Amino acid sequence: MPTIDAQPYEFAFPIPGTALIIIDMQRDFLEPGGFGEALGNDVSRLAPAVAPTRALLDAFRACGLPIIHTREVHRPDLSDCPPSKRVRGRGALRIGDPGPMGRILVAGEPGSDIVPELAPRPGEMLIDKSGKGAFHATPLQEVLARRGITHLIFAGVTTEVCVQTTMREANDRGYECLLVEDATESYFPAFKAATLEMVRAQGGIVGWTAPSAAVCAALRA
Ligand code: C5J
Repeated sequence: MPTIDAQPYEFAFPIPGTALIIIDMQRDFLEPGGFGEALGNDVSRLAPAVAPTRALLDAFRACGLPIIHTREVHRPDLSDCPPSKRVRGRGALRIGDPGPMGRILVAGEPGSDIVPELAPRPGEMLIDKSGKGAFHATPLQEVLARRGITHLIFAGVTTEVCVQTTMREANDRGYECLLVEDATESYFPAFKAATLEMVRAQGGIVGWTAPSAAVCAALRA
């Protein structure tokens, strides 16, 4: 099996059986005027994750390996948005309100799109989710089982919210998970650093971490 130079030790991954999963690289989180900014965050902090994620996408595409994109979105009638989620944060703009990129975090609105550099191509899987974790109320587990996927390489935003939640869900379901250190970002640098540490602590209690260069090198080899 090929391996990636990772922490806390090398990550062995089967081909086939390994997929790239890119969490919520949406305009609503990365661009001004969306959900991230409505919650009071400096959205420019997420931009450094775009180029490394694109490098991973290119490497997975070149190998013909499966790619899964997720989006955090709600139905236009907000029937899948718990009131507790809508009111949280007491922001000026809430989920479903009209903003500069359309209704905040609503499917089909410009803000819900994945940023153009990372836009899914035909044949790549797209999972829309209403929660933080991508296994909650989605067909993700069936999709992975059908494709024989046992190993997941994680990228996306934000590190300690939707990325970490999904990685923990996947870990509990028996998937081997690696988080790509420079292909994920948080509005809070300390939260990103802590998440990377807690994932790989205790012998990889949640999984592994590695830089995108190490993942791409392993795929090229
Ligand atoms: C957040 C996410 N941060 N995709 N969503 O609300 O991490």
